[in-house]
Amino acid sequence: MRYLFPSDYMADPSAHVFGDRLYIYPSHDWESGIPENDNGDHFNMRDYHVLCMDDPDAPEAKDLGKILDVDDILWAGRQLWDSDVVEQGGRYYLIFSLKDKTDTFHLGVAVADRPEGPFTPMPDPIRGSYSIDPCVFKDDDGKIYVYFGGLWGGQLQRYRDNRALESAYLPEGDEPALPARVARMTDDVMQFVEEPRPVVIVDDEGRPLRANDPHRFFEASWMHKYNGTYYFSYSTGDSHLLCYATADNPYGPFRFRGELLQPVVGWTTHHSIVQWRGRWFLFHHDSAPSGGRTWLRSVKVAELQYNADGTLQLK
Ligand code: FUB
Repeated sequence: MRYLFPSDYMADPSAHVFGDRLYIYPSHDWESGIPENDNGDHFNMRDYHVLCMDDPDAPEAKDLGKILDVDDILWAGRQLWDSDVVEQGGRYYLIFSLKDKTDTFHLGVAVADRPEGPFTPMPDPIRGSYSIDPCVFKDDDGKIYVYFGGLWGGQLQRYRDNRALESAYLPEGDEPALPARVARMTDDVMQFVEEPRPVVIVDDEGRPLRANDPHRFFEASWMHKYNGTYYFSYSTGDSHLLCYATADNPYGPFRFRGELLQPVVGWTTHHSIVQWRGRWFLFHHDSAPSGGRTWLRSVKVAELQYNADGTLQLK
């Protein structure tokens, strides 16, 4: 594993290959001066940059500069959290998490003609969107799906059946865990085609993971496909793992398959998985270079390998 961009603090790396180049879309961590709390007030992201690599073994990624600023987004309140990018029809769509002026998270869209931006934001969030951490996945048939959601500061506990609750409800103990959400996107990547559906993760007996399971979903959804199987990977938040689960379709249910990464330095763990030049890579972050400050994270990369039974592990 190695750090890819030591000269600034960046996190939540979403990596994609466009052309023959690898682009990394991270969150950009800034010092906030606010003590760490479960609401995530210590995070202070005000813009996005894009990093790129032309060689998988290059010692560092290159910063191509700022691609979007929070001040350019009409509906913005604060905090640009995790984002992701998909190509459609030769244009590039950045889907991002942002709090509106009432401090409520939604997902927004910004568009560019090139992967390196600049991205122009739409004037309103995606209708019916909520919570954080979008992962945009384009399937082999061209359909585009967005996976999203995050607990605690990510506000997922404020919603049930896609409606805001009067009081947030976080399941406990043996209750089924709160699932991530997935919705197909319109072909112009501007809106959901459908009501978001739950991304249910089940154990080997087909029973949904429970709220007290250290492997249950917390945030940081990622989707990739390998040999026709859909791999949904995610962070377990307060148990600090990256885990994955598989299905034969993009909606699931997904069968829990295992842990991908043990806890790193810092509270959060977050990642993306991408194939590049015949090799598979895990992009993630930790807070070691900042001395463990959760809100100041650094992007890393590690190589992955598949086993004959379809299980996935660090190489
Ligand atoms: O970067 C802010 C938040 O921290 C992300 O949205 C979460 O996934 C966690 O990494």
